[in-house]
This record gives sequence, C-alpha cells and structure tokens, in this order.
Amino acid sequence: MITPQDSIAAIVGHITPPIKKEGTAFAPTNIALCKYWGKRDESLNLPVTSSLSLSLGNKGTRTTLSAKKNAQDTVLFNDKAIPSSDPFFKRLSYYLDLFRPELDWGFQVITHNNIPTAAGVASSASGFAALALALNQLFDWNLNKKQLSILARLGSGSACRSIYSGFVEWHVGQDPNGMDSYAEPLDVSWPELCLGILTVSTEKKEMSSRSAMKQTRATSLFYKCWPEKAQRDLMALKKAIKIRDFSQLGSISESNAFAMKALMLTTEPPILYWQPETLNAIRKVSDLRKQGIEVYCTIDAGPNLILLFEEKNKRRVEQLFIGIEIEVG
Ligand code: 2P0
Repeated sequence: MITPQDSIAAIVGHITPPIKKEGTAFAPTNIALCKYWGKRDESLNLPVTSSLSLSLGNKGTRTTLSAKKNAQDTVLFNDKAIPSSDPFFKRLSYYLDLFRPELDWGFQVITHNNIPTAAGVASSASGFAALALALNQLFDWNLNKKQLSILARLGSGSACRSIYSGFVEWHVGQDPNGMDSYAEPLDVSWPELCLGILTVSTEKKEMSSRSAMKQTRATSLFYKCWPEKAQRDLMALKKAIKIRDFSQLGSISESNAFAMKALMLTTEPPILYWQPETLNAIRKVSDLRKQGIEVYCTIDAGPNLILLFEEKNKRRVEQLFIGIEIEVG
C-alpha cells in the first residue's frame, strides 16, 4: 500500500531541519462547479472523478509557519489559540507529522481566514493549500506547482485546486501512487463572471464532507452513475468556459450540484445539509430565470448557496439577495 509518506519522499526526499526561520503564504479558497464527491484512496485523498473549480481571488487563508526542536505544535487561528484537543488542531498536526525532521520537532502555525467561516465555504481547501505553500517556503524546497498541488491534496482533496487562481481542473489520475492526480489551471480569464456567497444559515454542519462522501460511496445505489455524470459535466463545462457561454456554465454547474445533492439524499442514512432557507433561495434563483435574469446556483456540503451570474446583473442580485458577498471572476 502506498502511504502519504511515500508521496512526500518522492517529492521532497528525506525531511531535514528547515532552512528558513519561517514560511508565509496565501491561498484562495475555491468553489467547485463540477464537484469532487468520493475517493478511491482515502489515505492519499485520491478522487473517483476529476473536478473543476473557480478560485475566489483574494478570499482565502494566509499562514505563517515555523518549526522548533523540542517543541509542541501550536495553532493560532484568527488570533485565537486552538486547544490541542480540537479536531481542527488534530487534523493540522496529523498532516504536519509528515514533515517533522524528527519526532521531537514541533510546528508553530499562525493562520488567518478572510472567508467568513460561518458561510461554510470550503476553508480546508485554502487552509491546506496555504500550509503546503508555507512548508515549501520554510524548507526552501523550490517545488513546482504540480508538486505543491500534490502536497496540498494529501492534506485535503480540494486543497490541490487552491494552489491556483481562476478556473482549475483536478485531474483524477489513475496511478495508485497518485502522482498523476493534481490540479492545473485553465488558460481562460472571464472578468464579467460573478460569484456570490449567500449565507442562509450559520449553523455548524452535522457531518464533515470527508465522512459524508465516504458514506455516500459506500451506501448510495446511485453512486455508480456519478462518474459518468461528472465526466460529462466536466467536458461540457470546459467547452462552455472556453467559449465563455454563461448559460451553459450556469446550467451545468447547477445540475452537477443537484446531482451531488441527489447522491447525498440517497445515502443511507440520508445526508440533509439543506435548510428551508436553502430551498427558498433556490426557488428565487429559478424564478429570476423565468423573468429573464440569468442567475444559477451551486451548493457544497452545507446549506449555503453560491450564485453565479454576470456583472450586468450584479446590482439586481445585490438588491434581491440581501447580505450576499460578491466576487468577480
Ligand atoms: C468540492 N467538496 O469539489 C466538493 C464539493 C464539498 C462539496 O471537496 O476529505 O474537504 O479533505 O479530501 O476536500 C470538500 O471535501 O475533503 C469538497 P477531504 P474536502 O469542492
């Protein structure tokens, strides 16, 4: 069996004490238009399908990292010390285990998110991407983006896409060692494309994406349809992006998100992230389209919506969806 340690050794070789005093990096969060839902290898975070996302410009995570011998890990998140019993601390520490020169080395992590955590927008993606970039600085490895994408994937699957800005494809790959499963940017800019984060609920979700996708893959009878749906959507999305066909981009993204939702509903027991307000907002989006205003939505593993629309409709969207946070592509 191939382990994360094997991947690290293949990329950076033997871990020696860091060269620099600290490493600092920023990574944007990303919103998947064609979702990653299910792993073929849980320890390497290797996906069942390719996926495609859009990074959110300057919304993301900034992390500063240092390391000391004879020290414990410490984590400061948005200026608050996180206790070592916290699952967030444990997840970081577990990932950093891969990079300790010896067992008695500890890492000091200072990390800031400028994404409202309550919005439930993937913060593990920007978090692990920023950490991989900060490690590269600290150890002075000079890795290329493909290697950094693989390092980030070992922390969290979707993090491999947060190494880049703009549209990003994560290639599913087929090697059991995962060396061909990394992300790459698409060479397209689309400044008129807007993304709006609509927070309908700030409640903490009941189940992590990690557990939810595992349960879906294990129990949903419909999961066998997902690879074909994802592949078809990925191809159509890439074509829509290339010719900047907004209607296609919006409708495929929405259909892909609803298909992922269908998988969740058919999981045993079913996974229900939506709140009544989620459905109300979806109906509002669909009514707007009936009035000729092209707005589409995508949703991740939570109750909040991401609206997709063009800049010409920005004012209208702002008026209709109070509190929406808008990012331009
Ligand atoms: C995505 N999500 O493509 C999908 C859509 C949520 C819904 O990637 O276990 O936190 O760390 O690899 O990356 C969230 O899952 O899961 C996610 P792990 P991750 O953005």
